[in-house]
Amino acid sequence: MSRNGSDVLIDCLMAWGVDTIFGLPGDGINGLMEAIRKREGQLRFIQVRHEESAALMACAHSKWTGRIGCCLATTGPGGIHLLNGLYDAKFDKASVIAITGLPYHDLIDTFTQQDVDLPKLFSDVAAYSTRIMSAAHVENAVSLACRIACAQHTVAHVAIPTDVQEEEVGAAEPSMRNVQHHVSFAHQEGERVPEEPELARAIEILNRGKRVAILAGHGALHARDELIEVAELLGAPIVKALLGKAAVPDDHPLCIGGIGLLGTRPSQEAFEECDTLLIVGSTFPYVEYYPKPGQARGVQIDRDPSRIGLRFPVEVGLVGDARKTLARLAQRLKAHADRGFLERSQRRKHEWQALLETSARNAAGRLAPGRLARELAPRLKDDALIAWDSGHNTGVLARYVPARGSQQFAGSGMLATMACSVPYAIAAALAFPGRQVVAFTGDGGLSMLLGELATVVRYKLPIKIVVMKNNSLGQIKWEQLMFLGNREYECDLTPIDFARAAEAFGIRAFRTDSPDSCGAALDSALAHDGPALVEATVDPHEPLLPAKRIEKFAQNLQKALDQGTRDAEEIRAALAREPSRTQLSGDGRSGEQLIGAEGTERVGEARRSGEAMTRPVDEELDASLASTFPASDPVSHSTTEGHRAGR
Ligand SMILES: Cc1ncc(C[n+]2csc(CCOP(=O)(O)OP(=O)(O)O)c2C)c(N)n1
Ligand SMILES: [Mg+2]
Repeated sequence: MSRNGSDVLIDCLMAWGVDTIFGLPGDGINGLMEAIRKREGQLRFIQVRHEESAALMACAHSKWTGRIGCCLATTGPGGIHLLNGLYDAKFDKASVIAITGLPYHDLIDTFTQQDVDLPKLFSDVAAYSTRIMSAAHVENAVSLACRIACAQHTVAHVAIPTDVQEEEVGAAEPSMRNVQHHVSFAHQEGERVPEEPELARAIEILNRGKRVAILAGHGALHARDELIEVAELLGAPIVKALLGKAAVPDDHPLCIGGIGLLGTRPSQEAFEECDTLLIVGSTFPYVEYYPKPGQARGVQIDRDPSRIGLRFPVEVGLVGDARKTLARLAQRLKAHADRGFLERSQRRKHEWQALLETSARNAAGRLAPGRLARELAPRLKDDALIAWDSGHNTGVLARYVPARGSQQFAGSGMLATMACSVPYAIAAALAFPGRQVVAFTGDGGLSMLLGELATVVRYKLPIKIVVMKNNSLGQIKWEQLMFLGNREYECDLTPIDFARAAEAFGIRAFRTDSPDSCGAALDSALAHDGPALVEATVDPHEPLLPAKRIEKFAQNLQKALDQGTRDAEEIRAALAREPSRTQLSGDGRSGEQLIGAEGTERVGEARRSGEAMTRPVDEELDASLASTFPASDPVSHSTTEGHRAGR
């Protein structure tokens, strides 16, 4: 049977383990589509409504499964649409191979139709980006592209002209040095371990530490047992970057939650007080949340040597696989007898959890975002796959939905792109049929790639979409107020009736806008035997504040409120409620000054009505540390985008 360039390309992808291709047909890839069609049963093509989703799904496929993801788009606009999802993969080190079409080989760069130089365009996002020259070139180029994507955990791109897709293999004369089939599909992942001198230095530093904290990220996801063993030996609380949320369950006694704007107070305080930091597979980007320079000695484990010392000036870099490296450390670390630091963190964790719990429970009237997430958390299965989006909703999910059992969480980390959650959920449902899959999204993010609801229906994927509807680009609104002290500007969104929209796509929809109806809406959606959406209209005035007061933020908020930003009075009232009230009170300080007289009155009301007013402040310790980390110590914040969610 004759084979053409497309056949070779698709076979090559399959030899590298590709079983699903996310894409959208176009005249520049019809040859490839035919090769895929001929392999039905062995290979799955998932038709999307926007190529950006295809790239996000390929990225998510790699994140959920640990294997290579693949996306396909046509010449010109199709390829351009892939870019955002490919950057997501590049930034979070997911293995993705992107295939695009090109015009006829002898018309390239002649301003012919859709003549976009995709290999050049992709040269930044892809570690390898090439143009196929003939059918005889396909095997070499595609195999190398897949090898690079897998070995370097990154993006590779191959563009193939329309006519080369159709070119018969026999008709393409290979050059004399191109001996056909001299390629290997052997996939070898080297799990490096650090050298002895580095291990010895790391052990010396960690053994000496009196207050060791651990930061776990994406690279620690497969190393739960080893991480716990090392933390146990060191008496070290485990703090998690969002990408490492599932590394250790939140109810584990050694785990004290997330870090950053969406993190927990015990985590922040552990970083403020530790004398040693062990970073495991994380390049959590917000350096202002790390221990101060000179405060703590550092050891970092990362499989990528170029990431050592990227965020924190560590003394020792252990280049290697986290699981193996931690196991080696565990063999030689001495058990720290002093558990004081850990126990303090654990006490604070309970206080923090009590604050969130009571705040969510007591919230009356409108549905607080935290309440929505709190209602969702216990309804999730122990092995659920949960996709986050980008926005205020991400912080709400991060704080109020604890990781449990073998749950997996994924979303766009370093790129933090909106609209990722539904494509991620689609990829999860395809890779793991039978498991519960939930996308938790904002209304802005959902509307960006709303067309993918059709994809959900097309493939009968029983995913559940929970949309936190605040009719606002909420995160940006709070940034304008809190980071810059400006009034909200152009963050309001024209409301969409998502429930009706979902029904129009063929998805069952449920609504809630109150604490009382929230649980029932979630129950109905989760129990539905098919795709379902919950439109949860939340109180848009509830902010997402850092776990601890940041003086500059508090002052900026005050300024924005004084300027009369939209709904200033409602916002003041929300700030007077828990948990905002406690979060705005600094070490031994009260938030009443910021909240103002009106807010104080509301606090009084809340007190009378029994609303939670706990202050999870370890008063004694805070007093002793006040001189080292005064509440008025301003953190410098230069840009808004750079300081969004702590990921
Ligand atoms: C593609 C993209 N555009 C813009 C941003 C900047 N951004 C971050 S969060 C956010 C608001 C998201 O709004 P929504 O999805 O409604 O979530 P909310 O913050 O209201 O929960 C924006 C505009 C981004 N991260 N990604
Ligand atoms: Mg919103």
